[in-house]
Amino acid sequence: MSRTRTQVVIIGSGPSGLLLGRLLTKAGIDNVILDRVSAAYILGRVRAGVLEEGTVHKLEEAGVAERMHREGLPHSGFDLTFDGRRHRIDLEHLTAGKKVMIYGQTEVTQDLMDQRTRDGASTIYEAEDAQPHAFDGSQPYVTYRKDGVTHRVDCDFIIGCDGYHGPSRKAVPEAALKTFEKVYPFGWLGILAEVPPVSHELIYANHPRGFALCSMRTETRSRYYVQCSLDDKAENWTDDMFWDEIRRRLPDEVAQAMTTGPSFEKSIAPLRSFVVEPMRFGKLFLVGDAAHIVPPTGAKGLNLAVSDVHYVMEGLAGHYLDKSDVALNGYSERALSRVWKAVRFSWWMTTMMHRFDDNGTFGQRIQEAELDYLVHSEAASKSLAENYVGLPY
Ligand code: RFL
Ligand code: PHB
Repeated sequence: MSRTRTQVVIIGSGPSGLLLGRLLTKAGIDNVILDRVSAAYILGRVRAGVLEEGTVHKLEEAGVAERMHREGLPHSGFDLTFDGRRHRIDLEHLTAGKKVMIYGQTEVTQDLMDQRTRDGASTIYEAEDAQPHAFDGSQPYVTYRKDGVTHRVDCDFIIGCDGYHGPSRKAVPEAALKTFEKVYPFGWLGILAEVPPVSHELIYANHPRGFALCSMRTETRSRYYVQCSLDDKAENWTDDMFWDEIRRRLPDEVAQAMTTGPSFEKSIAPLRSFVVEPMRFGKLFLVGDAAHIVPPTGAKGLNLAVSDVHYVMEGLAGHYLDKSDVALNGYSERALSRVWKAVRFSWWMTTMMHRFDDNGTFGQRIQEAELDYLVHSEAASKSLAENYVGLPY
């Protein structure tokens, strides 16, 4: 067994692990990142597309925002459609000047990986069986296997950025955890296609046949979703079936304007809300999807991972640079306070926008009444906008 030492071990090289790694390196704090899969595999995952202003600022602080500002698309609003009508939510007006940025998670991850290479910081890909140990004491360490050799890395702190299925949360004794979960009775079927987006801003559609979302990655690449049943399979959907279904769920003027074409990615994601409390166990801290999952309707998953990174980084900077553990000790409480508000918002958007078979035509009318109220009440629109652009850290 090989044995090395660093200050912070980060398990998981998704956006949260990479961003934290970058902020630590920038602050002169030694860190190692481990991931189960390869960099190419991580970059092949198609996920989030909407960045809150707070996320944009964090990427600026990390010094990895140059390409995002060059290639990303700042959006000052989005559309809601229901009952054959289309309404714009003017984020910029409703929030006194805030916007969101359209820039894919794949690109954020690529920029962070490139920076890590420039930093000469250590990432171990294809690390098998990564496992946190002794985090309830003062000498935690992580073990993993690589190419048949077992490695041990001693450290001061272990940060679990290893997503919903990772080993960090699972290493905590069950009695020390409280979990909260809601599984929704449907999924999202998403495609990527090299066609111009139907509109220059996003469109969220409520329709009796089910939810639909028109999003994008660039001015020539569209990301579209339709609500689907949980037992559906992506391979059962031809491109033509997808285009026909999404057009049925949109007002005629939008459906007619849509450019269709072959998809080059098609997958189904289940929808779930999940939170674990607390987010810290001794020297082990959970960050991002390792601690919470939201349904994608509010575009919050990646943004929450970034706000967790902000709080844990304040804690680690306090510990190493200011010799104070006040922020570190407050991590779980501060992060959870923001997490629960985003979980609430994502649940609410999901409930308002999707077809729930059990609620019938009564449920559909209630949704339409809520949407009608939402788009015509300045107070309600402001609340939606303030949450969508992201609550303050
Ligand atoms: P990630 O991105 O899941 O990264 C976790 C990393 O941990 C690694 N890992 C391990 N490493 C070492 N040893 C092990 N045993 C490990 N097990 C796992 C994984 O390989 C991975 O590299 O978590 P992070 O960094 O917290 O980032 C969170 C975001 O990725 C996530 O919140 C969003 O992508 C959620 N999400 C979406 N959010 C949106 O806002 N809009 C979307 O359209 C959207 N689509 C999605 C999504 C999440 C999905 N998941 C998790 C299945 C679509 C999908 C399919
Ligand atoms: C996306 O572009 O993938 C996307 C956009 C907004 C959401 C969810 C996903 O709410």
